[in-house]
Amino acid sequence: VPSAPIVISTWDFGIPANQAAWKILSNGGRALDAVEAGARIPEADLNNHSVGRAGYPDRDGYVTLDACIMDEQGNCGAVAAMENIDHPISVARLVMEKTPHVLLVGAGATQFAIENGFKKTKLLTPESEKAWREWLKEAKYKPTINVENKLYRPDKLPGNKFNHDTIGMLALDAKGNMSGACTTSGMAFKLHGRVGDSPIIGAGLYIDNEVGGATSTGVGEEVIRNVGSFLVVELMRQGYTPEAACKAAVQRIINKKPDKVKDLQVGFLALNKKGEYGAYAIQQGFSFAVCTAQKQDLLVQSKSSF
Ligand code: SD4
Repeated sequence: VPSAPIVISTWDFGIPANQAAWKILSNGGRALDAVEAGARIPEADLNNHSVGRAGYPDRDGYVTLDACIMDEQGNCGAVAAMENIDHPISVARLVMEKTPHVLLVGAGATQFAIENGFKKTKLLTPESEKAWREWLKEAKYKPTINVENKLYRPDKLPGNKFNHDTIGMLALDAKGNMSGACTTSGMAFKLHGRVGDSPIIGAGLYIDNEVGGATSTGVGEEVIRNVGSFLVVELMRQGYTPEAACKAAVQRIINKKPDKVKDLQVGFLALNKKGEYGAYAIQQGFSFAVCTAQKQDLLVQSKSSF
């Protein structure tokens, strides 16, 4: 069992994110600072079309971002459907630290960010615009399984270029405190105004410093319906291992939609207070990155139901 500090993240692009978080954790820094610094890496990565700048737009061509953050005291902050600001995770942290609120959305979130020194930034890149225009030819909304990795490493995993995803990060610092972050551009070509699970506390992310934390990736609607990350943490509270808790939450989704799950991907990732981690997904192909003192670039394939 790896001990603290430890940071884990969804998908292959979690490796560089973890390494940024590790710089903070390995110097005795706070988990909250680590997950914010880590989440900013894919947000700024123009090769990542599922998070931050260069994320794929919605049906109408707008890039709208969702993010949330939660600390060891249960403080949390989030932004949803925010446009023109390139680091939603840092805005979410400011919502947490500077306002009496938890969640700001849309134009109000952008206004708050600008008032706090963020620059208005064009998020749609020529490449993402091109993908959107290609999508418009058929304009069929169909989430693609494991598209996060297909988009991040198209050379290694050729496949459907459309749709996209999220980074969820969980960190336990040397003091034994846990924080988490989740940031995304949401499902590609969603309806304008659609918000997924990623900025919803309890759905896309949940932290309870007495128990552990969980985060999710995949089709957010299914995660919201089942309050997925909260469910995983509550199962760990009952004594489930991280992997068993993630598996039970996945099973809950499957049980409610047995006919639909063949075309659906949802993955959960969890970390408990002892530094034990685990994941589970509906479909094969969900990977997660683990970073500890022993190894900073471990990539693990999650077990899955199918
Ligand atoms: C969402 N779950 O918007 C998020 C994004 C995603 O893996 O695709 N996550 O539904």
